[in-house]
Amino acid sequence: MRVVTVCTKPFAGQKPGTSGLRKKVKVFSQPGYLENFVQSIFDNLPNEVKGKTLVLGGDGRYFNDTAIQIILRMAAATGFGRVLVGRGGILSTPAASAVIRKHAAFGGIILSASHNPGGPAGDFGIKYNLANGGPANETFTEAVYQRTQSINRYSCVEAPDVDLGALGETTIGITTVQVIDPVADYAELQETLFDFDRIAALLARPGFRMRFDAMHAVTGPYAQAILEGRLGAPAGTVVNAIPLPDFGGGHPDPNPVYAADLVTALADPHSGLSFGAASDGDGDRNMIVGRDFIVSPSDSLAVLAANHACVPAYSGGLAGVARSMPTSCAVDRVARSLGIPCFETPTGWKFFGSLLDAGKVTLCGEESAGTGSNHVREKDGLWAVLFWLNILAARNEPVAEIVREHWRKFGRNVYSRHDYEGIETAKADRLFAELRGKLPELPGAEISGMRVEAADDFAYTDPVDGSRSEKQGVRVLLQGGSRVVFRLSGTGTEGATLRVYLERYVADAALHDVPTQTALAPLVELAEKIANITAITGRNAPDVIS
Ligand code: VG1
Ligand code: CO
Repeated sequence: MRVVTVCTKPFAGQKPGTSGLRKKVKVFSQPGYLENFVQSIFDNLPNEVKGKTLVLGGDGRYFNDTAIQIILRMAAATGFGRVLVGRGGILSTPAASAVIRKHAAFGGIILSASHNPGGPAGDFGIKYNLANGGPANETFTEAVYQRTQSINRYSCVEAPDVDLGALGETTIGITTVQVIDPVADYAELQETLFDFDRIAALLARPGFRMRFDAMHAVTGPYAQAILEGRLGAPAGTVVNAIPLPDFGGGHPDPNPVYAADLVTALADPHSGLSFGAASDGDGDRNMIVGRDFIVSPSDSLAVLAANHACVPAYSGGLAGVARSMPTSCAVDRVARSLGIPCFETPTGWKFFGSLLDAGKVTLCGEESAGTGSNHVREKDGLWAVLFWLNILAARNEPVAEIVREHWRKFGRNVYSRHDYEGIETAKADRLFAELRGKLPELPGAEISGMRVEAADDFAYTDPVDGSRSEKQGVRVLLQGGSRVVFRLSGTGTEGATLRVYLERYVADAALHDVPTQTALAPLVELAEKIANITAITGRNAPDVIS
């Protein structure tokens, strides 16, 4: 075997504090760019990786296959014993987590920019997951970042491309490359969690029809194998099922804007559909839609927690639940009634991983439609869909009725997120600087007819390892359990994305059917007064409302 060491230069890579690297494809395809990041990961792994297993796969977007061949040659130079790579280079994010855990791998590399658009003009991404199957912690990502600032060489083994199209083993140098079925381990795991017989019976009922929109992203093969294969849903239940390098030109973010077709189909009484679901680029997030009824992701987490007893894997009870700070407080109310702890973490799954590893929580979720449990260490889109199907099969009620009944019992946390995309970074920075400057004077103030009870910049101390994360979003807490939260996205690649999270608690069931945006209008006005969004950014309205 011939190992080639290439001289290289330090590069501007990931932002410190983020769990991976997301950039335009044209940035990633510069000579040495991907290699520098991968070598910076490998340089931070201990010597014991020699002989150990690495898991490798991605969401199938443009550049996925090129990147996989490069990483295989570099993994061989690093001395991994075995690399498990999904057929066709495919592994959804939750499936990669499941494969890492099942095969006791040393870690895994996941190639995805999730919901960001794909294609030659789109985005690419890469992140490293640890042996627990979850995203690397901040200590590790900080070390990788530091390495990218001083790297001066990378190594690879000279070898031809591996055929990723067929299952089987080949070798590169001393490393065995094993092409695995990307779905099998994942599907087997789901089958241990849910009542597949009961779900299959639901799917066979004449009055029940579902549609799963894979948005030409990674979940197509998973949904087909599980829903149509193992559970017997009719062929065609999964639409847009073939993963495409550019996601068919779409934007695989499962929200009412980008998955409008699904929402329209479920709103059409002639479609005969009773349940709809969609997933994002890398399969870790989900959207749940009932007949003419979109389930807010924050409500979805609360409903899953409240109905955990319907699902075999969770029927013994939940250790606790966790939500990200901007996620609505609906799940907090469920936790209180169950007498279990509820943790509030910063945005991003790595914070849940620590709680899951310590056995402190069983379910967790985010307002961005990511939910998951202790079965893997990533959020899991199809898992949430199966959870909902299991609840529907057990309760035999429509989606909307289940959610409405939940509101009657717990009250409704009316919720929406308003995104302002592609703002100039300088303007976004100014908005936050001014907003932070105002925080001390907000408590006690009356704005738009509401009294501010508290205002702060969210900081979090991990209860397991004591690590501290600061500046995780500005929250303004109002009387009666309402909130407005301001945050900048950490996943965009163009300018800055401002996210404004609006939440209003409505106990009175007579008011539960007031349209969401109407109920939140006073909070929008308050957000504008506090943050001067229009004056600073020049934007009159959000680009995406979810
Ligand atoms: C967004 C979501 C966040 C999620 C993250 C990764 O981050 O808001 O809840 O964890 O995407 O999801 P941000 O920083 O843009 O708000 V995924 O599907 O890209 O793994
Ligand atoms: Co995702």
